Amino acid sequence: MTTLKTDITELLGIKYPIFQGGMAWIAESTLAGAVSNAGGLGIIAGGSAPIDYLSDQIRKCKEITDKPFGVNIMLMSPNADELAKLVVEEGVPVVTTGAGNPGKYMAAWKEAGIKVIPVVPSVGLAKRMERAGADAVIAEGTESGGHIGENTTMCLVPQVVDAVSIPVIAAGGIADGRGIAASFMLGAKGVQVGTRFLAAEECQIHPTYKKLVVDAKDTDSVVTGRSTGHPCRNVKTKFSKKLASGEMNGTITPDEFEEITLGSLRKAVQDGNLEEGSFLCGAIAGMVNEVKPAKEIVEEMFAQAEQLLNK
Ligand code: TUI
Repeated sequence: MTTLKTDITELLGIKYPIFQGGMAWIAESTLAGAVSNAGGLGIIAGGSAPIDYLSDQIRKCKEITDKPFGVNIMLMSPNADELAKLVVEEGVPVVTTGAGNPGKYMAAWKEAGIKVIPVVPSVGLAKRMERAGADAVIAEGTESGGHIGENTTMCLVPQVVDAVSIPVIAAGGIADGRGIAASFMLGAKGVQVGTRFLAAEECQIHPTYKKLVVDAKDTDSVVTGRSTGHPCRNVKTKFSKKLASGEMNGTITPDEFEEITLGSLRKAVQDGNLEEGSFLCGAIAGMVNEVKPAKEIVEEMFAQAEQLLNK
C-alpha cells in the first residue's frame, strides 16, 4: 500500500501531501523553496508584505525550485487586493488564503488556472468555499500558531470532510508522522505544518525565535488578542503573558492591545525582541526539539506516517 499518493499530490503534482504554512513575516522564498524541493508544497507568506517584496520573493523561489509552490494571502492585509492581482501576473500555481473569505477573488484566480485552497475554521465556510470553486480546503484547528479559530483539529477535520466533496487538508498540531497518520484517519488528504518548519535550517527567523520554539514545552503556548476578536497563539514570554492577563483583567483595553502589538510580529521575526515581540507558534511547539533541514523534516515525518499507516 502506498499512503503517499492522495488527491492532493495528484491535484498539485507534488511528492508528499504536506504544505508548509504561509506564516506571516516568516514564510519566505528560502524556506518555501526548500520545502518544495523536498517534495512538499512550500508557501510564501503574502500577508503584511509590500508588493515589491512579494514579487521579489516569488522570483527568488522560482530560482530555488522548479517544483510547484504557493503564496498565502492573508485577507486582513490592507494590500490584499494588490496581492490577489500579483499572484495572477506572476503565474503562481497555488494560492492559499487565511483570516477571511476570499470569495471576491475566486473567479479571477480560477480563470488564471490557479489552484485555490482557502484556510477554513468552520464547516460553514468550507461549504461556501466549495460552492465558490475552491480546489480543496485547509481545515485549521485552534492548536495552530498565529490567528486561530475556536474548534480543534480533531473535531473540525472530520466534520469538514463529511460536509464537502473536495479534498481536505488538516492543520493545527501536526509535527510528526503520528499527526499525519491521525489526519489521514480523520479523512484528510494532506496536512499543513507550520511550527515544525520554524525549526527548519532554512527558516530565516531570528535565532532567539528558533530557540524559543525548540526549548518550548507542552504548556508554553498562550493565546492573546481574544479581546480584539483576533486571537493569536504565541510562545509564552513575559510580554505575551502580560498581554493575556491584561486583556483578561481589563487593564489592557482592545485599543491599547492593538497599539502595543503593532509591529510586534516583525520585532520577533527580525529582531528576536523578547520585550516587544510576538513569537507566534502552535501548541505542538513542545514536540519540536531539533533544528534540521526541511528535506529531513519532511522525509522523517512521512517515513513514520507510512510505517504507522501500513501496520
Ligand atoms: O491566518 C492565519 N494565521 C495567521 S494570520 C497572521 S497575521 C495577523 N496579525 C494580526 C492579527 C491577525 C493576524 C498570523 N497568523 N491562519 C488561517 C486562519 N484563517 N485562521 C483563522 C482563519 C479564518 C478566520 C475567519 C478564516 C476565515 C474566516 O472567515 C470569516 C468569514 O469571513 O467568514
